[in-house]
Amino acid sequence: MAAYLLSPKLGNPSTQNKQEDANLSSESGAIEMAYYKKYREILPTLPVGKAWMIAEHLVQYQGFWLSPNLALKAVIWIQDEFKVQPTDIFLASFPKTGTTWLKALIFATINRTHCDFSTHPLLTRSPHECFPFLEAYVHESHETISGLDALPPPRLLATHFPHTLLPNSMITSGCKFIYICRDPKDVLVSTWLFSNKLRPKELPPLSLQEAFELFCQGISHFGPYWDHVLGYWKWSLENPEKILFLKYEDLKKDPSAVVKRLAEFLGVHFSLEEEGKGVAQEITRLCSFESLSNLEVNKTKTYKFKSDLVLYNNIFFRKGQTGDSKNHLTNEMIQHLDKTTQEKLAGSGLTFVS
Ligand code: PAP
Repeated sequence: MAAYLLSPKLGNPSTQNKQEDANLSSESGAIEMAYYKKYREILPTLPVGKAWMIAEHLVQYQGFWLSPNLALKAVIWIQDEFKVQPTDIFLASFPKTGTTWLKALIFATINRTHCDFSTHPLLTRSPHECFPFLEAYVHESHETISGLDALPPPRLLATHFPHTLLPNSMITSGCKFIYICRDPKDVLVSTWLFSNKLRPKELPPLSLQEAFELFCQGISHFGPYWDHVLGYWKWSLENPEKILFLKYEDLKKDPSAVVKRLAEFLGVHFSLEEEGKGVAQEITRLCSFESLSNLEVNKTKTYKFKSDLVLYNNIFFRKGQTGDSKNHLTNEMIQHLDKTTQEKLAGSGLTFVS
């Protein structure tokens, strides 16, 4: 399977922006102008770093590295225009830490009373379709916004944005957050392999050495990784009723126990009858790597994340294991990453045991 990327909007932001300017200056685009104008003003002022995949380069915005055309535009829209609802449930994550898996688990847990396992939506729809990214709704047209408004409560919305980039309304509203993180060595390897599948053919593949150096410098999509994790970790310590902090490695060890914690946190705990029937275990089985990755929808179908970004669902399923990084990284890379992680997380109480 060569084609993971069906419809990219590659490359040159200036050409792209000309088209967007035309769209946004139309009558129907009038209300988009405020956030878009700010985006156009900010973009040229930002530091630039090397991109890993679709974008030409990354830009550093409020301490984090973002793709200019997708993520920067989205965060400005979210900060200025997104209207949170107190019933919203957000899944926040750094890319490649278990987002797809947790989307499926949360969706199945929340909807368990009205979804039969034999005809479950996750059997025919990808986790990303069932649990969309908030940034996919960036205000490009009236349709995208009304789509967001039309989602029934509780809205399930995912985001890769770090805690400090979220608007105050999302921090203070009654909405809930679930965050997932993963051993940075596995995150690096998963991101590197994913990025090379999405790199435009005219560019050479990103070498592991280069990916390693960029990751260590914090220059990767939504990086620095350690700042991303620490922001949500500290927030979860201060507000345990607002944000549940999870690790991919704990999910791998005992997924049913994590599903039960999730349900408690979201106020939809498993009843004694459900315990007796093993409903949490059923959810875990449905959402396992083996189950999801072998479904036709996730093997051969695509999902349109945005009007200009269509991906094959199979790109989100590779190995689904802990510790695969040792099959790729050198001993020096492993030691350096472990040391960096220890230093960055020192005193926080958070550790990754590998
Ligand atoms: P995203 O941020 O781009 O949405 P995300 O889902 O967070 O990606 O991460 C993908 C990783 O989760 C892949 O890891 P790997 O490269 O180390 O294999 C993918 O295989 C893994 N993954 C996807 N679904 C599952 C699942 N059901 N169980 C365990 N791991 C999974």
